[in-house]
Amino acid sequence: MSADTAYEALTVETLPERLKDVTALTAQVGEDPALWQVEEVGDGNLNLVFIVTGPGGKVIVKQALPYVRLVGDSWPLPLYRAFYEYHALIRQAARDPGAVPAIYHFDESQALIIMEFLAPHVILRRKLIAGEHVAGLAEFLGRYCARTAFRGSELSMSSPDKKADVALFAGNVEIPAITEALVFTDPYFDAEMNSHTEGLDPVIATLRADVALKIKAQQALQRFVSNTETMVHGDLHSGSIMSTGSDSRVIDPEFVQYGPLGFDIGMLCANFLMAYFSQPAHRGADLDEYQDWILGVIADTCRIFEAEFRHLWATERTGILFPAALFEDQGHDSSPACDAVLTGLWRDAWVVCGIEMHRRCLSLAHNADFEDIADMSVRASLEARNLLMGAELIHTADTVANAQAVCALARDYNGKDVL
Ligand code: SR1
Ligand code: MG
Repeated sequence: MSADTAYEALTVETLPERLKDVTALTAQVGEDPALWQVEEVGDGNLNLVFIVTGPGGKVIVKQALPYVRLVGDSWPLPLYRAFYEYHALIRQAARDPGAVPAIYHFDESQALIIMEFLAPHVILRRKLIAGEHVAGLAEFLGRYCARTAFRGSELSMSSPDKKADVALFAGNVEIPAITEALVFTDPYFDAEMNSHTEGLDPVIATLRADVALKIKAQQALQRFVSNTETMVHGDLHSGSIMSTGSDSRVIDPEFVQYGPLGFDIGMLCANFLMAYFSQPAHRGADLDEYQDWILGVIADTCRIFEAEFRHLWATERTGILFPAALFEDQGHDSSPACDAVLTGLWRDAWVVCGIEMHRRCLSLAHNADFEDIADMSVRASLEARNLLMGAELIHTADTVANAQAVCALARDYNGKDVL
């Protein structure tokens, strides 16, 4: 395909002929397209995802569709999201080498990225529902979140580079707009695309009558849209992580934007908390052990995040913020300044965490942790614990001591019959 070929969605049938001249692809799978097998495996809400297998190996071909796959062509969505995903992947690979799949090829006009086929990785959410452990998960995620947060900010970047990047990613308008509506706003009123599990109405009525809660959620939205502290993945849930029993990678950063330092880790913790609350429906005798493991992952991820952030503060603080000229060069310890930055970061993170716990049960695009529970009364009672804990986190985010306190709160709600 030449660079000016008009966009056309690939199919299993057309892919070999259309991509046979892409050398970055043939180098991986082999040159004869007649020998390729093509499978479409996209199970996300937005895109086409193909596995192409040839004599030389396998690759992933990901192509954006001009609409939201989950909803259909009644909801158009710009193809340019592939451009931002590609640029996000390049930056994530530089800021945390090895954390994302290798990128072989990008075709802007076809909104198409060809990347490493991860094997035997599977989507982390599926592992959490199946009760599987992933060694090194907290270390990987804590470091990834800290490195991308720190190295994408003016704590590290030069001011001209940061401003250029903010300007570049500011063009990603409609995709973050989904988050602005679905995550921050729709859960708190009867929005058109909302749905929820039968039986939850009393809990939802309580949340939606809570004006202070809505103010906190909208203040978090205000920070999300106007605070360009760092480049965020923007959709860091357990469906955006692929793992084996001992290796993990982050995928799918098409919701990238410059946003608050605490956004990604907050959303991530919410998805582990939802995995935790859903476990009574998925486990048997191993329930307690597995729930303990999930809470351990949350606590360790946050602990490692903070240790890595402090390490980068001490060793890579090369940007305009909190310069050594103001602190170390004056004989002043800068760690109280780092404490202050982290205090604001965690406040933002815990509010986002609570909001994400709400949106996955109340607006469009629920998560399989709860959706796979066939018994509606069981699902509703587990979601109710999650919703009420989310509200408490939003209200108390300023005073949450640390991730261990969040885990203790989760244990409390897990033992309550709130419905
Ligand atoms: C209409 S898109 C809904 C959700 O799918 C994506 O994966 C994001 O999580 C988004 O919020
Ligand atoms: Mg995604």
